[in-house]
Amino acid sequence: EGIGPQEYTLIKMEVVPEECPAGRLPAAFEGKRVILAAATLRAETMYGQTNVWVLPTGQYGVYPDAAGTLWVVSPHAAANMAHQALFSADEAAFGVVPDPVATLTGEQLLGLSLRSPRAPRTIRVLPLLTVSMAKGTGVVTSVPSDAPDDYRGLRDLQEKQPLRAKLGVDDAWVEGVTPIPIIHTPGYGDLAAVAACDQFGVKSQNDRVALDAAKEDVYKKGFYSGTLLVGTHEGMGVEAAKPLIRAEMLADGTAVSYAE
Ligand code: A2H
Repeated sequence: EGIGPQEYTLIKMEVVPEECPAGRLPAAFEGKRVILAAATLRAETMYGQTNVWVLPTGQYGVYPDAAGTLWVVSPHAAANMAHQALFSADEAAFGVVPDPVATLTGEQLLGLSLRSPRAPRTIRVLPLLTVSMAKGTGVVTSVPSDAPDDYRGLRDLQEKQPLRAKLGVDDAWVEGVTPIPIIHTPGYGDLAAVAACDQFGVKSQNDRVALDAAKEDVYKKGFYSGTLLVGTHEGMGVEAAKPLIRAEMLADGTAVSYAE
């Protein structure tokens, strides 16, 4: 990580109430448009989203914007968003964090179903123990084809029944969830994170040293020599396509720019 501001893309993932498990929709969400906002540095990978990560013990605020839409993000992100006029364009509201209509733990968000831009299917909220509440929004979109942390987090839940039981994850939420090929990376193939986790011997989501090595190598190779297999810039190199896809998402309103 360098010095100076980090420029993220905030992906607007919308709760689909009719697909949420019975009795799990928080009361504050009833009758509202609710967005979980995920901060990513890789907007061009949104075609490969399979689920969303939250920290089960994390505290998330539910903040209304000027249009009445509810945004679910960490309090730290809400403060930054207020200073970036993301809740209201009104000058008087600049820097003012709207009063949250509710505070929820990550655990209360588990299992909710979301419609996320560019994702081929609706995706569920799942727990990842390495999510930081001090970075981005505390909500992380999961692309297991190209992010080693996402792949290992998903495999941990799928392979470890005691972990699912401990965290309150229904078997049905992870059954059949598989990485989607979206980028061809020379040396790694079409599921770079899967190959890299194997090559670097990543054992669990807490295997920090191996995960960081895998992440760095996948990122370098994917960014500089990968090509997109899907989407509006299919066939184009990742480095060239990335700013174009980000700009498309900002223009069509499915994402906003966010810095911290
Ligand atoms: B990236 P940096 Cl496909 N806690 O998005 C843990 N991780 C977080 C986070 C948080 N609070 N907020 C964001 N992130 C992740 C996609 C992706 C990402 C791919 C490949 C690599 C990659 C899909 N997940 O990041 O520490 C998000 O995952 C590799 C760096 O601020 C975000 O981008 O530099 C990235 O970490 C931001 O990491």
